[in-house]
Amino acid sequence: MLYKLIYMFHTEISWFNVFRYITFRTIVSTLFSMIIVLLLGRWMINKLRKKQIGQYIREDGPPNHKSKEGTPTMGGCLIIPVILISTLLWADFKNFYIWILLFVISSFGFIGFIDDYLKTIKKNNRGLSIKLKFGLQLIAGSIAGIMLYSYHGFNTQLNLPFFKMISPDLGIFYIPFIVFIIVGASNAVNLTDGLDGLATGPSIVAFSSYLVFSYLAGHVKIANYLQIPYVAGAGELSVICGATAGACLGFLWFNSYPAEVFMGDVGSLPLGAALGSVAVITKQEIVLLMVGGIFVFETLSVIFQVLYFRITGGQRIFRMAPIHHHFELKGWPESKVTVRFWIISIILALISLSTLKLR
Ligand code: 57M
Repeated sequence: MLYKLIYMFHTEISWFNVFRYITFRTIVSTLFSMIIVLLLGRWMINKLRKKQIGQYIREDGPPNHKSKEGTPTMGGCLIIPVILISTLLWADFKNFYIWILLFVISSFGFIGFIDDYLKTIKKNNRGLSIKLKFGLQLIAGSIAGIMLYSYHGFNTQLNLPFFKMISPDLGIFYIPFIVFIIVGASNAVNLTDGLDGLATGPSIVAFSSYLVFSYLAGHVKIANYLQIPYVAGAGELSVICGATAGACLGFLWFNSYPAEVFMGDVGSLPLGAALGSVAVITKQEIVLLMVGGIFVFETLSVIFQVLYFRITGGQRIFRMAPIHHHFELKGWPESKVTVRFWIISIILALISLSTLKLR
């Protein structure tokens, strides 16, 4: 919105012409979000402390987590509004996909907020019941799925990296597919958020990668040259990816080991859902398995652990799932697990970006 206002004066101040460009607005939204989170972070932590919004630590977790008892949580209450405001200021609000993202981020943020509110403020350790939480996620994901499917010209073909000749059309089944990606990504980021900076780092990497994918998918010439699906209007998503990566970068300042604040479900659920939505809109849904490889890896570790436990009647593959706890219990220092997972996420993102040339 703000950029439209600034741009109106470009005839008087020719420099303002740059606000026309997605690239420039992406840089501005990234820096804007990062700076605001950096500036307000300390104030937010003090506020959370004052209101005694501290993390409860489960008894059955790794022993080193006990010292984290009372760490301020619900830092997502800062990240999410900053992303929304930055997007409203610097993105084109006439763009349909921007509104889908704003809806997804606010609705999943709201679900996470209610859960955190019950756990930390109402001191009800269970929060929302799993069924209700999952049900609400399905409803929000379905609304996004139906809106996207009904949008004129929305492409329901799957785009497979490396196999450009194969692109199956899912038709109406694309709606449950969208729901699966959005809800799955949301829960995967949530599961990963169990060590200082562990969800924040790979989120920065994933949103930075999708910033590039969005820009390329929305540029007809580049999309044709790279033989990736052209999605008119998807370029504008670079602005929201930048805003998200920037907000996470600012948050990492406080969330890095030893964390002064956790993001809570109010942060992790919308971050994952936004990532899934951008992947679907840019038609880079399958690549998400690699760009968000750490999130997938963490989720698979839980699925395998639970299945193995049931099949064998009580045995475990990992010392504890999600897998970051396994490495902790093996004796790796927490920050080593986190930084190694960041390294893997950067490598996976680079491989994913290289698929652009290899199809
Ligand atoms: C969220 N939340 C953290 C913080 C954060 C099915 C099962 C695998 C579910 C899973 C689960 O509940 N996952 C969801 C994980 C929690 O962090 C809070 O939650 C928010 C994210 N939703 O923002 O507010 C704890 O994580 C630590 N933390 C940090 N630094 C951070 O920056 O150290 C978080 C952020 C915090 C803090 O200790 O309290 C969490 O882990 O609860 N459940 C589990 O992960 C549990 N695993 C388990 O039961 N495994 C079983 C089976 C079911 C697979 C097994 O292996 O046999 C473990 N989690 C905990 N203790 N805390 C095990 C025991």
